[in-house]
This record gives sequence, structure tokens and C-alpha cells, in this order.
Amino acid sequence: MPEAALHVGSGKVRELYALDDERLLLVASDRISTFDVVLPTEIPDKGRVLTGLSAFWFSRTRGICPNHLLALGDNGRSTECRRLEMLPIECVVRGYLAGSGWKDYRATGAVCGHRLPAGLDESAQLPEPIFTPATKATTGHDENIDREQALALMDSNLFDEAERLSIELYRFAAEYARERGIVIADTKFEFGVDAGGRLVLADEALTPDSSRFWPADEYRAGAGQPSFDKQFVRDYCEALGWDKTSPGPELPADVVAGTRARYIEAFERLTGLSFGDYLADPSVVLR
Ligand code: PZK
Repeated sequence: MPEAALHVGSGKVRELYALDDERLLLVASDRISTFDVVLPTEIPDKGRVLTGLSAFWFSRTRGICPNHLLALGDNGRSTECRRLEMLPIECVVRGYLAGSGWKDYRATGAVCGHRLPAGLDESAQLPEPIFTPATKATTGHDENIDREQALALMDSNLFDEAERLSIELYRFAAEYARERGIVIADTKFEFGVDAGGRLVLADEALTPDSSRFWPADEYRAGAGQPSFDKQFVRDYCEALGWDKTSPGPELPADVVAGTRARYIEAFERLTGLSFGDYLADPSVVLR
């Protein structure tokens, strides 16, 4: 960490620092959350896996859209990035029906104004990926919104461009991941606008914390799917009978080790690199 970096924000498992007027430092911790609660036990190297994966995707998607990445930290867990004017919406793309998408569909037959075919099962693949923006809640949960609600918050040309780029990024990554045994069911992008008015992909992108990753070999519609990364943690918490209010339970060593192995497996399958090589030199994900 640079001496003079000012702390400007905290996420559940990440911290944001200002380096100067133009640059930020995004630092991913090893904290893990489940059922919306950050647990007292860390998963060693989780922050490095997410930072490396995100940088890998930034590097591979430059042809679709510019991004905020300036440099990766030598420690593998921090990203130096361009400071942008962030859009006021979360840019969510769904290729499958899960979470709040499944809930909204069951209640109304639509998600964020997208009318869907009748009779879809939980976890079903959608005929086409859909853009389902959400508000950025500072406390509580993000709320799904339709185009008209989003246009009360932002310019329509920027909205349309964010939708187009989000769908294109998702299509590219979902196809790539599916060939490597991972279903990206949905994902959340955050965009900013640079000084020239151009949309720039920011935040973390296409990680298991910003997406639903499912093991492709176990995928079947009609039920909820296991999480590629957090399933051991969820199973352990369910078996404990924890009421899902803070503080969460400590995790035993075998759950920590199994979960760490799943994060590293996701990194290695998607990047085609060994995680050890990333630790030795994080810039391997950029080549
Ligand atoms: C920005 N966040 C989310 C909050 C975190 C992350 N390139 C950028 N320019 C301006 N602002 C942001 C970014 C990015 N990325 C991201 N909030 C502002 C956030 C708290 C902790 F790690």
C-alpha cells in the first residue's frame, strides 16, 4: 500500500483507496460472505483469485469495451485503476433464471420489464441473455428496475450503450467459461464514464463474487444449482442451523481448504494458468 493513499470506500469484502485525482486502488481481501453476512473466517488467497480473474477478463475483453485497469499490484490482490464517474445502476445480465430473476419471474412472468416465455423452470437457460439493471442500495438489497426506472436516474444513450456492452461481455465470457466447465448463470457489471464521455468497464468483472458460477457437469434445470465456489460454506452453515444473522459462524479447516481449492480451480480452469505462476508474477494474466 502506498503511504499516502486515502481510504474512500468499503465494500463487504473490498476496500477502495484514492492514489491521486485520477487513480484509485481497489484491494480485495480474503473475507467471504454468505447469505449476505461476512464470516469471521477468511479464505486464504481468495482476494488474489478474484483480482487475477478480473484482470484476466479485462485483458480478454478489451476489444469489446475499454476498462479501468491501469496496473496489477505485485501482491496479486490490488488493482490500480482509472477514476471514473460511475453510473448509478448495477448492470446485471442473466442467461439463466436464478435468485431475484427467478423470484420476479415466478411472481409476474417478467424480469425488469423483459416478458419471458411461460413455463420456465428454476435455473432454466433463457432464450437470450437479458439486461436486468438494479439500483445501487447503500443499505439493504439492490432493487431490480426496468428501463423506464433507470432512465429517471441516467441518460438514455448511456443506458442503451451499457445494455449493449453488458450483453456482449456476458455472451463472450459465458461461452468461454462453458467450454471450461463453468456456467456463468448471471453477472453484474459496473461502468463508469471517462472525461471524454466514453463508457468504461470498472469494478471487478466476471468473478464468482460478482456472478453466479455453477459447475457445468452438475447443471440441470428444475432446481437451485450448487455454487461453484461457496457450496461447502453454504452446506456447512445450513447444517449448523445458523439463523443467518450477524455474526456468522467460524468455518472449520476442512471447509476453508475445500473452498480455497474451489476458488483456485475456477481461476485455473478459466485462465488456463497455474495459480502458483500468478502468485510468482501477477502480470501473467495480462498476456
Ligand atoms: C468505484 N466502487 C465500488 C466500493 C470497493 C469498491 N474506477 C472507479 N472510479 C470511480 N469509482 C469507482 C471505480 C471503480 N471500480 C467503485 N465505488 C466507486 C466499491 C467500495 C469498495 F472496493
